Amino acid sequence: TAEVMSHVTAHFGKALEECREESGLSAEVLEEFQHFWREDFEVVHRELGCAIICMSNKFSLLQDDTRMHHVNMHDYVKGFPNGHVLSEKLVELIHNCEKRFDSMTDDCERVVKVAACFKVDAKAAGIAPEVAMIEAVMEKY
Ligand code: BOM
Repeated sequence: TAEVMSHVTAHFGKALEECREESGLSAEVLEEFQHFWREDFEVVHRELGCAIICMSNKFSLLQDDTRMHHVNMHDYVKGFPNGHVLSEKLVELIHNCEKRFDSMTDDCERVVKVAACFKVDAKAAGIAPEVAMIEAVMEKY
């Protein structure tokens, strides 16, 4: 659900500042991670892909091939309030997007494509959070 996704985003987003330097993602492109879900934010920058890889690695959410670690992602999402209602769907949506861009060899470019696909599909599935929902839970993490 969108409520659970707001918790996941708030927590995951805390890793952004640790990853800014190595990813090269400027504050002009993305100031705060929760803006990822804004209607007018375009998920297109290669540096955002690099940042998502770096952030995911902080929580061991990726395998050695830079694809999602299914078990760890499932457990990560399950750890949030009502996480069990989102975990399976989130893993399914991300994996479906990974399959569509599997032939891309640049990891950062591929992950930003997967993230953009995930944003579209999460909205369609009704599990994309409003930025205000994320801001409401930011202080918990
Ligand atoms: O193939 C690499 C898969 C990378 C997984 C991350 C994709 C989605 C990241 C962008 C949105 C994040 C919002 C909430 C946290 C989900 C972990």
